[in-house]
Amino acid sequence: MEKLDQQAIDILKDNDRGGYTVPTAGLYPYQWNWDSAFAALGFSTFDLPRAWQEIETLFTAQWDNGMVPHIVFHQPDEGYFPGPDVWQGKGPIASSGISQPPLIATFARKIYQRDTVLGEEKLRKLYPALVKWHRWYMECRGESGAIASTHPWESGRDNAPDWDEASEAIDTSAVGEYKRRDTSHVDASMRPTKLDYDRYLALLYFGRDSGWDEEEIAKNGPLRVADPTLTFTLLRGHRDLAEIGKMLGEDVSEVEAWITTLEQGCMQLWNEEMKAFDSVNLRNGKFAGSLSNASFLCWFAGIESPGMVEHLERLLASGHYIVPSYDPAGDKYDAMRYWRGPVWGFMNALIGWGLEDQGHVVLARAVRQQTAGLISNFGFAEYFNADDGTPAGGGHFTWTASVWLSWSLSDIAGG
Ligand code: 2M8
Repeated sequence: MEKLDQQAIDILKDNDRGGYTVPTAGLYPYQWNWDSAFAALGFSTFDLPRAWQEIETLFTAQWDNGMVPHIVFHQPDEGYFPGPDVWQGKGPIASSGISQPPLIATFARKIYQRDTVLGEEKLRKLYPALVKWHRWYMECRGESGAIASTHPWESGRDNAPDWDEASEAIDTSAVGEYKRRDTSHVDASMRPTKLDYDRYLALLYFGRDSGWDEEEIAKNGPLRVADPTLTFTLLRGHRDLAEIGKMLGEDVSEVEAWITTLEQGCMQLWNEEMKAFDSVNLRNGKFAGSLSNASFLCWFAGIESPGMVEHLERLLASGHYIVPSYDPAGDKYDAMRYWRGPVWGFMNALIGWGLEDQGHVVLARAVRQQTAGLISNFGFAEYFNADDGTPAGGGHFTWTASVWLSWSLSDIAGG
């Protein structure tokens, strides 16, 4: 397994663009927010200063209002659409206009634990910026009690069934012609559809044309869906932020109040009919009816749920690889299409770490074992077919390599 450790290290080094890491060359040529959180964690296993640098570079793009963008366009690249000219972000450097699931506080704390002297110095500088970002989430996405996504790209689960019903309200008539680049890198059957992309662009244009005005987006934005990815990662992030703040001797009462708010707010995502955490369309109050891998982030957020344990046990017994991004028993399941079925190694890591933290030893081991098996058998792919493990999307992928290193998967692979 030493060979795979070395391969994972090489992937991080190959995808390093000097201070930031691309998810994979070609398909994703910029710095993505939650991918960078994983990159930092991966680097921390063999190069701590480089790990901190990844986070510092991401935060150079933080907007005045606290938002940390989902893509930072450090250098122009024709191979990706939509680029900086389309987004017209309003930050100090070129960026998109939306955020992504906030993993940095949690991972910064993990990285700190590897070297507390260097870590304390880094966290002292980072802490106010993290508080500002988390506050932006509470103020600009938190009106329902749970955290809302204003764009499928904000939740990070781009074409998940979670958005299907809510997206029907998006008017795409003014989108016009455009040239996608993703399908020149990866087969179209593994990517979102043309209708999905039309909707992504309509939402982008709405935000951009408002001048990225958060009040306008909250009031009239065409999509507003409270989602388990954002809600659970932010709740977990608040918990780690509070611990960081206490270690630094800061007053953490504001952060602790956010924890209480989200502990209550996340229960709005509980769909009693499905007995699962789900997404809610805030424009009409309807549940999406989607059991996704994000539903299983409850433990990561410190929320216990016997109902979710039952779902995971059912999936484990079903013979599919766990954890599929959408329930194989659901009518929208598509084993190869991106966030509508495939297994994502980095989501498994978040789920697995949550299970470990909550003491679900057997399930945690199953998720970890299967993740190790998928990567060692099929390579460092972006995601994997949940029926048979076929690697899909981009290869040589940063967060898959980082998961291998940071979850010590070589210790368990084949064991
Ligand atoms: C995917 O999303 C981007 C847009 O943000 C895309 O398809 O162009 C998602 O899987 C997202 O979660 C991820 O951060 C990004 C880069 O890996 O790719």
